[in-house]
Amino acid sequence: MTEIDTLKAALLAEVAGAEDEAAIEQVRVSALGKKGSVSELLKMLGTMTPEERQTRGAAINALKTEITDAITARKTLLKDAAIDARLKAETVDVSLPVRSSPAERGRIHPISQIIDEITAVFADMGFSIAEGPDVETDYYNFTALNFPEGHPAREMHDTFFFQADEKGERKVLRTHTSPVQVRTMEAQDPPIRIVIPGKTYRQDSDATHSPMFHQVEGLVIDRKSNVGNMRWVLEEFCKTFFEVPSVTMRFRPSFFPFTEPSFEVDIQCDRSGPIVKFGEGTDWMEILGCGMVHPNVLRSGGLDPDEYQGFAWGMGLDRIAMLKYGMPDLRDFFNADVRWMNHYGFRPLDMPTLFGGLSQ
Ligand code: 2U9
Repeated sequence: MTEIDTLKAALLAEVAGAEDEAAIEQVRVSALGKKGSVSELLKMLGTMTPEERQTRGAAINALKTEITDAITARKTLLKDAAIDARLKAETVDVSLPVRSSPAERGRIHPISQIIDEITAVFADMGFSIAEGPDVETDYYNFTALNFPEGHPAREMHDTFFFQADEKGERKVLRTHTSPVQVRTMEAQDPPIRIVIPGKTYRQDSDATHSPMFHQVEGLVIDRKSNVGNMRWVLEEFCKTFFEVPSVTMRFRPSFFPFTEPSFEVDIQCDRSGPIVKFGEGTDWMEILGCGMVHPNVLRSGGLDPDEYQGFAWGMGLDRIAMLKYGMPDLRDFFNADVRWMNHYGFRPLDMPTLFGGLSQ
């Protein structure tokens, strides 16, 4: 066996033993690369006599061709095998159900939904949204709203008080969102048209009361607004919000320190079925309170009651949400149970609009 035959056998064995594309490339470099074993033999051709070149030269060239062909064939084989393996590993079962995106799986809490619905209705009537702090001073929560010191109405609110600070001032968790209206009157000149959704706090807890609950209040101040305007605003709101063509409302005289006259408002409905229906039926349900802003409250806001007047209203959001969406127990609202959220929550991309529908 010649030296060339021995090299050929060794290289062909290496080619056959290469298991992947990187290994066959290594064999190619070691045989045909600049300093490869076959290339070194080819370099010797120049130093040979014409006779030698005829015999050994031809054999060396034949070796180069054979090894080149063997490497090319093995490369093709390994490349095809690699593609086959990848295709097998990366198969997609197109019959599997589509996995929904996080934005699809999330749910909007009914309270957030109700706030979005209510603000959509009032924004359409030209109102702005106002917000304020949950921790309030006694002044903004009570005094500015015409609750005199020691007045029994202060006790009716079952207030959460903080420890007195070094100046003896006791902050409170706001018992209603009304302080925001006073702050707005101080900061802004009339006309004022605002709605204030937000968290409120009172010491009360059962199936229909939670110590933290939500209110939405509204305030209109200008020179001439009156009870007739208030009725229209509240009736338009109820029709749009309950998504019915007409509503009948009943305004009963009531008392709040911050309004005079004051009313409690009932809406006609049908309570015979599991879900209350509005715009029909012969039952009444209390839904909100309202009134003309008390002159003392206008003065607290820095406005002259001989020049300006206005109306305000307030309602408990949690109860309205329970009514509109048939949720039986208020405590479930704050239990963070995903099963409850999946059942009662709203799809995040279905935002309430007047043209697209409030609750779809
Ligand atoms: C200012 C002036 C007047 C807000 C009002 C009510 C009537 C009312 C209750 C409804 C159910 C609270 O959650 S509830 O218990 N609210 O009946 N709220 S008038 O009147 C204001 C507010 C601020 C400066």
